[in-house]
Amino acid sequence: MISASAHPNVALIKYWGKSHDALRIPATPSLSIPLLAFRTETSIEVARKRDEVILSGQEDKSGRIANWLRILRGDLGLDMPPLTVRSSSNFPSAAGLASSASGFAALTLAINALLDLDLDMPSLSRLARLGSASAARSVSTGFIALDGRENAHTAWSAQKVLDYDAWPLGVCVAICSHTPKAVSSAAGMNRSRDTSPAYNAWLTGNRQMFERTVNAVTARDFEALASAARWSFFGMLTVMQSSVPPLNYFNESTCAVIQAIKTLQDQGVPVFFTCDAGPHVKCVHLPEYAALVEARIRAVPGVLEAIQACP
Ligand code: 2P0
Repeated sequence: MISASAHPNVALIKYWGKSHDALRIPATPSLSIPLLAFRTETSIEVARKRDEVILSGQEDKSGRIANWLRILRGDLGLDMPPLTVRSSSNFPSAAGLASSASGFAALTLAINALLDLDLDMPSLSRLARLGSASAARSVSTGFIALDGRENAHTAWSAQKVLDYDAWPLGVCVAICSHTPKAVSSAAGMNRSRDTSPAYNAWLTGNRQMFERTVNAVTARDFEALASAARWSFFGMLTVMQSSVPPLNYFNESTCAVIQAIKTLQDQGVPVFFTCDAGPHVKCVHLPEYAALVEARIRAVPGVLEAIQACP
């Protein structure tokens, strides 16, 4: 039996929209940091007859992982026996905390070890991307960029822009619900691509912000990072809200946390917020403000937990 683990990540420059559905090729580049306090552990062993996938102790009925294993064996020609996969996370799944990212990344790392593939990071990230595009950013830690210029599988892989230790930003996560989301990210982003009048402007603007963010991270410029992340978040939100029918992943507590962070910003605290396809708010700050940011989030009515995700 082989075990591997991976962390989910939070995108500061967002991926929202695909240019190729089956190959999960993103329509824009993205850039993330890891949520180190959150972890998915995955073990695999050779099965007798067929693949078996057990997530948090329950058989996976979605078929998503089994389908990905078929792609690895079929399209990519990996010579892989039937597997029993067991996976569990120390955070809520399917509620916007990127459990598919850490799940597919951990499974990719385990398969790499089981089959002795000895793949490098770009190759690992390409395999993980075929399961979930954000998983491409979870096969390593640090400031991770997922970029590609052509609409081709081999063109899209992750690269490390900077080690996390070189700029250990804090991330406090406000958990605002334990309810699974009603519309999956995959369905939501396809709806945005197919119906939002803001979609094309989003693609162009997000790429520009990505380029700026790579420079901001390299220069460790918090203000520039915050500014680009703000654009990317509100750009994605505009596209979600202008989709038909509109996509809403937030609740009242989400909005209350955002208000609390805006108040901190007005007081000069170096912090910014970002959200994904779920109600939780990720508040990114310089490390020395961890206690202050956490205390303010904890005091917001409706917040279920405030977790420092980057110790
Ligand atoms: C991101 N999200 O960049 C963006 C921001 C949600 C909002 O990646 O269809 O689960 O499996 O590739 O990776 C969530 O989408 O979607 C996501 P698929 P995924 O983190």
